[in-house]
Amino acid sequence: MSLKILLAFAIIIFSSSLRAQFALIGDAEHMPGSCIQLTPDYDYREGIAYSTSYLNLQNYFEIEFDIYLGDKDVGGADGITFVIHNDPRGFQAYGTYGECMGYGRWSPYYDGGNFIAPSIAIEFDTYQNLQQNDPASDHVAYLENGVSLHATHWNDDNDDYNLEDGRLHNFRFRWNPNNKNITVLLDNKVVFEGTKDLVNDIFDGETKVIWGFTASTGRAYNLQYFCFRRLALNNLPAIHPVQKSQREIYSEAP
Ligand SMILES: [Ca+2]
Ligand SMILES: [Ca+2]
Repeated sequence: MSLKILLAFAIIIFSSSLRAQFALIGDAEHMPGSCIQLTPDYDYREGIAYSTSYLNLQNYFEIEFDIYLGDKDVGGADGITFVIHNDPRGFQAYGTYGECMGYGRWSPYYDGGNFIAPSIAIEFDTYQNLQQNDPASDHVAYLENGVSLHATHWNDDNDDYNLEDGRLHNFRFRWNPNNKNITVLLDNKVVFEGTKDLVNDIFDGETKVIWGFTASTGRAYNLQYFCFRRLALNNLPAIHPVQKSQREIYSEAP
């Protein structure tokens, strides 16, 4: 590939010195390798890790991590969220523990307590909380502005879907500023697709945002962590809107 093409694609991949790239809050801690613990295997914990580099929502990006949600299906909780925000507290922003996973708040009808906003998040939820409209199974859901309550979810149409299986699960988040498309893949399956004008409808015109992961436990608990895989930033002209056929190919990739 020529230098010109390389420049045209302008792909920047960060793959080293992860240690310097995340600001940690609460129970978050560096682990061996390129992994960061969000919660230890103890009750009532909360940990958050934010990349110290901002994202620019005018650019295409794809973020890839492996996430670990523990090994206790019974008695395990609560899950991890991937968050993008420009909360006024910046790198100190945090939400409520337990079912709110360090991101949200107990109820959307009560503005008190801690939650991260303005924001969007993808939750990987491993514990059923009826107050947040959770199904009995583990699930993925799209959240906004620190509200943990969600109307819909993805659980692979499997009432026994379980993420607390002692394995890493591959997670990818893709943003296309051209068509305002958000695509989330988990273990190579599309688990969320949506169209949202993030800059105008969520961030009030702001294009520079903070991103990272939050997690918490409550009475039930699990070790929860994430491991860096890839961050790809791409200038717009090189990218065409994602076509359905491309998505299918992508989601079927090994
Ligand atoms: Ca839950
Ligand atoms: Ca489970």
